[in-house]
Amino acid sequence: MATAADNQNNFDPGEHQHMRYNPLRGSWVLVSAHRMRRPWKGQVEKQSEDEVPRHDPTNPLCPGNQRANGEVNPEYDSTFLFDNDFPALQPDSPDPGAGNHALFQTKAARGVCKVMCFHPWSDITLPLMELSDIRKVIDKWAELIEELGGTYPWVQIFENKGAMMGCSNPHPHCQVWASSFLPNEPSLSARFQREYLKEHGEVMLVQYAKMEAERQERVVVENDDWIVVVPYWATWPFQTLLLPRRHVLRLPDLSAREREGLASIMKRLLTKYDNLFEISFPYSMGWHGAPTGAFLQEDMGHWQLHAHYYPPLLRSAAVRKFMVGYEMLALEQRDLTPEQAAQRLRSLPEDHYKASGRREEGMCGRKGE
Ligand code: H2U
Repeated sequence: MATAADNQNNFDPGEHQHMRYNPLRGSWVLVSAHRMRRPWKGQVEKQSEDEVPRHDPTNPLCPGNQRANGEVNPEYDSTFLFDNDFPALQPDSPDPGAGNHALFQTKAARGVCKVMCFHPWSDITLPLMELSDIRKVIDKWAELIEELGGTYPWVQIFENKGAMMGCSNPHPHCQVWASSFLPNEPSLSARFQREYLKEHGEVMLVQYAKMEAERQERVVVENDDWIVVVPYWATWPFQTLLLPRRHVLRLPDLSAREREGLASIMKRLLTKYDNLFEISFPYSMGWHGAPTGAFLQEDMGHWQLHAHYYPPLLRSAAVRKFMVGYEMLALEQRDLTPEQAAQRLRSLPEDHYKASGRREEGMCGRKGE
């Protein structure tokens, strides 16, 4: 009869299902890599890229065009920030009160929503932008955390890229929502980072970056100041976590050198993403740094700045991972191991398929498989 030790010796993470712990959320993910072998007869996504004009006179995000509220954008030639014409959070909404029963609670929600265009051209994305232009985006992000974070406890910078991730406009842009409250995800990770420091005497994500750099198994790209890994606990197939090596609380704390390094690592990561299936790779990404507003006066030493990238694609440009039945009702599940995903991303070239002409040379076979 097989003992528990024999059983462990036979364990192969690429073959045998197992659970992994996400220390940022205190939750588990089921890894079942063998499921990649199952046939797929489900939804296949439409391919819609490559048809975006550089300037579309009807696109409200382009320079010189009119937006939904009637305002006309300036002829901007770099980043451009404006108030979202359809904001989910407004600064002066009336207070709903606390509700009158434990089952019917409410709370005030105030804030501001902004949209930031990365570049005047609609047919460009971050991986195809010059490093100096990506740096301008980073500087603007830092400025926004500084400005809005003076008042609001949480400033969420996020980019939905691609129609598959709910992006409503092909022009390169992100959104910034500043809120009077700490939303669920940062609240959870604040709690777990605080508890980790208390229990282990280490800043969770600083220690994690160091250990991943030593182990190398899940590293996608790295430079002197930054490391990108497919986290041990990743739920989305090609999910990554971007971390500074130094202990940094918030984006405005980054030095000029770290900002240069960030522009470079983002370009490298996003180029690999695009090269994976030779499409403009969809994802939602966002920054998590220490809370701001009144929290600026508190010790936030347990926090480490980081960015999450959550891309939906699994098998090809056309087949996405669905977080549905079991994931919605029981537990998140992934189909290839984080190590396999990291290995695939790591082995991809760092010259963009569009810039290098590899596609024209007949290497576009994977598109829409
Ligand atoms: P998404 O692509 O992530 O949806 O972001 C685009 C945002 O731009 C969206 O929130 C705003 C939408 O409300 N928008 C304006 O504020 N004005 C417009 O004229 C068009 C789009």
